[in-house]
Amino acid sequence: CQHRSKSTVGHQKTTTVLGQSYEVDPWTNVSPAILEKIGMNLHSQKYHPICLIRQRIQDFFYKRFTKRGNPIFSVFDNESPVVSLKQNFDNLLVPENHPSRNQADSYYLNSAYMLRAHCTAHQQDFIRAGLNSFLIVGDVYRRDTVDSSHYPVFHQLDGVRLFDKHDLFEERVSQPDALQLFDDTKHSALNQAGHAIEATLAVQHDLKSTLEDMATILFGKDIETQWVDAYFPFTHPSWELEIKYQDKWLEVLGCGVIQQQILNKSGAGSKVGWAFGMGLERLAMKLYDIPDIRLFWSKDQRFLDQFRVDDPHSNIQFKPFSIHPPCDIDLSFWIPEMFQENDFYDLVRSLGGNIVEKVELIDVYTYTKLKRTSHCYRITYRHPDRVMEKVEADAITKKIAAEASTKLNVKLR
Ligand code: FA5
Ligand code: MG
Repeated sequence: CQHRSKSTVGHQKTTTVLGQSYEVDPWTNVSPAILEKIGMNLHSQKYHPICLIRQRIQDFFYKRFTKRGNPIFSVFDNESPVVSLKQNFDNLLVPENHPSRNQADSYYLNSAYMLRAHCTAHQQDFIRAGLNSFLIVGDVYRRDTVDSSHYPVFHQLDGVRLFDKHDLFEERVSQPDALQLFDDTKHSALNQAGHAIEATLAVQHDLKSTLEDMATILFGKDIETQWVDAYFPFTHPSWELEIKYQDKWLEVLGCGVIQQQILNKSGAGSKVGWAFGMGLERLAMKLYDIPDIRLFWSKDQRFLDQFRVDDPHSNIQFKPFSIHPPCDIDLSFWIPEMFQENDFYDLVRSLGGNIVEKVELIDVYTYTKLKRTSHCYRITYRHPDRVMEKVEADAITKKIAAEASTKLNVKLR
């Protein structure tokens, strides 16, 4: 995939992010459109809906978990989004061949540093520092499809809670000393090898009831939720929580019992714990009735003014302002052998910015005689502030087509 580094950084030898330089190498695949988002910190911008919902969730944790009247959760919201591959993957037991390590799925500054793909990248550092209960809030970056609930930059809030035997059993049973965190139970769908069943079930119960109560407090008692079994390399067992949004199930978070191997490596081997990571945009879309994830990046006062409230617990229902009609343009090309769809999505986003509402692969055609495959993409343009003229959409599509043929080696049809 040599084209990628050339396409994004030209002949420059370094990329600068938050005042630090990173040497460009064949792994580099960050695009200027993505670099521009770094430092915007919507989660800390007063009156921004991402900041409002983050304050609500933070308050929930402050109130729920206290010791002698003081909150026990610490909140970290200022960690740099540039992390090492070790932080994002190795520390979390992500296997060497896991698809998330692919250049097509994450943004790399070079072969050693990347833009975090989840806030879980900081988990081990804080456990190692001796913390038992903490939240991490931040912007995360993924090369993903673009639609109304997916965006390549979004915000996550991660949580971790560790328990020693006393913490875990004291409120739950009359004789906590009779119970164990660890025994010789074998690995199963229910537990990790070495986790006593009563311990893993108690952790699971604390985790799920905390997150269910959070959903009820945010959305009211009529909120429909469901738990789905999931897999993460860093937890077992693992689940995802889905909520009903516009008549469909929308996944809002992943969670589970922390792999003991991670705690053992981080000086917390005598404890057990849970962890979760949630997507703030998706929760905010439900809470405020925001129909499209791209609106969070809007600078339109008609959007921002609706969230100017001093009390983050105020009830807000977003009222859509006039939206202008979209303009669809189809683009077809023959793809080269090593083609990655995400490279094309990225290129469209770099050149089209927020005017691109959606990019969809609408047709795949293989011409068997010549062993060639063609893709047809429909690009939907919509201008936030005015009608999108067809000539304007055509001009951007032309640029996209030209870059796709030089940088991605596609042959236009
Ligand atoms: C994770 O990122 C795990 N780190 C979560 C976790 C933490 C599990 C700790 C266990 C323990 P996942 O890739 O499913 O998992 O993302 C978590 C949430 O981020 C999703 O449920 C969703 O709400 C949100 N999300 C994921 N991709 C996008 C996207 N492209 N745009 C907006 N939100 C997204
Ligand atoms: Mg998921």
